[in-house]
Amino acid sequence: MLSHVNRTEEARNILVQNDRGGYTIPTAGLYPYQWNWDSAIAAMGFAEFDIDRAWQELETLFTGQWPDGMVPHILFHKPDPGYFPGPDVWGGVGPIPSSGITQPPVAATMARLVWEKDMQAGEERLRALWPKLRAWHEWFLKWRLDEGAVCVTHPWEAGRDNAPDWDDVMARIDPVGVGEYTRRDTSHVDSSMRPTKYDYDRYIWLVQMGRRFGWNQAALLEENPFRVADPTMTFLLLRAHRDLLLMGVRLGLDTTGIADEIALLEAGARTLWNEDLGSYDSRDTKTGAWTGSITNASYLCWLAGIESARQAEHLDRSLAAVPYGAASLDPSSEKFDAKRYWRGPTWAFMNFLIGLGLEDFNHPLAGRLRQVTHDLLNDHGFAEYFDPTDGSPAGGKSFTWTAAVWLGWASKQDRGES
Ligand code: 9WN
Repeated sequence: MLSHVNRTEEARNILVQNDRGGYTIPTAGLYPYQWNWDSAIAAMGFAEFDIDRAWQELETLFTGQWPDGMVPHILFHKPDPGYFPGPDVWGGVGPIPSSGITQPPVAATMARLVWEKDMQAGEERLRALWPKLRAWHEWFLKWRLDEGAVCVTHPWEAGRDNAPDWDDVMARIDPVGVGEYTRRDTSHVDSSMRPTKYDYDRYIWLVQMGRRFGWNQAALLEENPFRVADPTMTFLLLRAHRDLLLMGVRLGLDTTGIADEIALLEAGARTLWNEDLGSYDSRDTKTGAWTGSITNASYLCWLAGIESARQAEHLDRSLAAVPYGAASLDPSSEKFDAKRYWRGPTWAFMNFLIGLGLEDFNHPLAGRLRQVTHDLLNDHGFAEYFDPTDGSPAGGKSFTWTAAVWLGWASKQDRGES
């Protein structure tokens, strides 16, 4: 087992080694491009030792922003045959080759953390970034709201690819005509830790449909059978919009309309409360059906500024059930699968986001979650995700956002820092 100091050195090295010149890949081999929310979290990690590089990470992400404000979930800066589906499959229509969907907007929240490390050094860079962040948020508000909750149009958009939230919608999709394709992910990682072929057929079918419509949001609003109001997007956009407002006010920028939009998103977040489950949940906007699953996305409510005693009971119970939570799916669920990606494993960056929210509320679970995350990374390293029943590393190794979370959050548990 490595010492704490060595873990910190290792984490910095991971960020430096995954740097491809202005942007960071999540991990070599499995994910050779720039991913949206991974990069935002990477910026937070870089800010611990290189503020300039932290800003650059966010700036590079926005070089891929589409004219309508959308920021793609993958930017294909340089071709790499090691990932499928690549730029030729997606046919993104932005300034550089990209996917055609987005990912949870954590960039404004991470920009605030980077800025607060050194407000003077960051002021001009934040001034330049702020309108771009706003344009992205406005894109969500224009195209993705359902009763004020934010919808995803592809499982990859939520960043929780095979979460049970999408099971019913995916079952309604007949991936007819998807054709032959070769997955690359299972040549890097054991297939028991990845989504199934059943999932992939539907992922690719949805990509092909988006491409057929030239990623036109108005057309896809009509045609896409996948439209789920999701706590990941809703809570993270709500928090990011609060951070955007706060930064805009401090910088003396025009923030007209943002407070009203926050109120709309707050109302939307309330529509995701599943009373029968006693938890925040995903809602299929086509049928109105709940998922009925308690996932780690539901624990993002505090980050969005929403307190919930009943949600806390679930988190408390989930953390007690396994030594290395928070499990991505409630361990008591019949769908719980300790190694399969978003159906059980623990994700350190999700713990970080959940923990930030709990800390805002001085919640008693905050310290416990950070301690568990600290112990997990200290004992088991910087994997993509972890089996919550024994902490064993899963997925990709030397992972950027896991290392960033150690640097900016989990390692501070040892040093007693806030
Ligand atoms: C598809 C990069 C990304 C994360 C997602 C995670 C996984 C991709 C994949 O990896 O998704 O976007 O190919 O499996 O689910 O959250 O951003 O780390």
